[in-house]
Amino acid sequence: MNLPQHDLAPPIQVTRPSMPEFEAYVEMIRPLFETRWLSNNGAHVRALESELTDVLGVPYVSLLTNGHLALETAIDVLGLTGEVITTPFTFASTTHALVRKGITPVFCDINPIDYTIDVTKLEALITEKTTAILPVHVYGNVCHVEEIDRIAKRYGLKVLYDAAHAFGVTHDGQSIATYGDMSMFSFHATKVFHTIEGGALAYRDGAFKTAVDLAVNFGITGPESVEAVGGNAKMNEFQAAMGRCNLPRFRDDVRKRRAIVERYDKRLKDVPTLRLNRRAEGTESNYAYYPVLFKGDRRRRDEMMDWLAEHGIFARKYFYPLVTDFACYAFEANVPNAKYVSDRILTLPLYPDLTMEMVDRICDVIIEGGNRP
Ligand code: T4K
Repeated sequence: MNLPQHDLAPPIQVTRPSMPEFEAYVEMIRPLFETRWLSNNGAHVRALESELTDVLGVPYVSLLTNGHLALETAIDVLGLTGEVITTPFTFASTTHALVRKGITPVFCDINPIDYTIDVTKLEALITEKTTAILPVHVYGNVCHVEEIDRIAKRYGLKVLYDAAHAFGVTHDGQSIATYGDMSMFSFHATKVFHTIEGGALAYRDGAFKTAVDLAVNFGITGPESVEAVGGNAKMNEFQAAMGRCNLPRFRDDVRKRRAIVERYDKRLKDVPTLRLNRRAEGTESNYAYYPVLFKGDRRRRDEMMDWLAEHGIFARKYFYPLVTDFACYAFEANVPNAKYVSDRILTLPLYPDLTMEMVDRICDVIIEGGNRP
């Protein structure tokens, strides 16, 4: 196949943030230049928290400066100690949050179908020191939430979901945020819904609200009163304003993402060397990522990534290396499925502005690259 236009086309990154109209954002931040109330639980933060409780279907949503600090805050608020069972197939943040809080991560393998934590291997990892399970709805694929809930109840464990990828996802008609004790969402610029940087904790138990508030703002309870050793993880007004501009556009963005995913599926489903992401029955996805697994030798994935880059297409190895192989860690873990997937997975460009022509171009390059000797 002849692909001469590739050299001329602008590069395609794995993602590109969705942006509101410039004027809409300016209108949203204009009052801040009058009020000069820029942070510390301002009006936009309070309004966005309220708007998000509706979207996420939980009574409590607390906004934080980013998803990572939201995870660390949740670990504190839930009182996690000792060991926490988690997945190695995730972004660095999930494990770093545990380790930075003095907790030993215990790695459970993933299932090879949807890449979430393998619930059949969870119980064998529980010890007297286990206080919680920290699963990840990776790519927005829903963890086996009912089974995780059953195991947690049986052993008296807390469940904290890393839902960084899963904003707006529903399972059996129920918001993903309603599972477990708490869910953390990332609102980083690269996410389906973003506040530039940002994150949230969603939870049903009002008892956590005060503890989150204290943790996020230095434990301050009044002008002359500090009741807890909190830190600073406050979202500012410019972040929240961006969120308030983006939120009404979120459903439309998901529709655009779905159309792109359907096009990818159609073009790539019969490529014998590829295994596409499977979205579970009963799940309404947010189409956050488009991972493809290259079967066979792991070099196939690396060569394809280079081939795509030669054509100006920058896919990413989310998530390689596995957390357990990070230079800063020396964890022993029996996680063969995670290793297999991490060595072969590539996430293709996916964002609302990606045109069908670009998707076709990416697919053409992949198919041509796969046919090379
Ligand atoms: N848990 C999980 C499972 C996560 O995936 C993450 C974050 C977290 C926890 C922590 O949440 P946050 O604290 O971040 O809220 C990116 C994101 O920075 C990170 O938020 C995300 N996961 C991770 C999966 O992806 P990098 O190191 O890949 O980012 P970077 O700078 O290479 O950007 C990726 C692509 O996005 C670039 O090729 C171009 C594009 N981009 C990026 C930015 C920042 C833009 O076009 N504009 C931009 O402003 O981590």
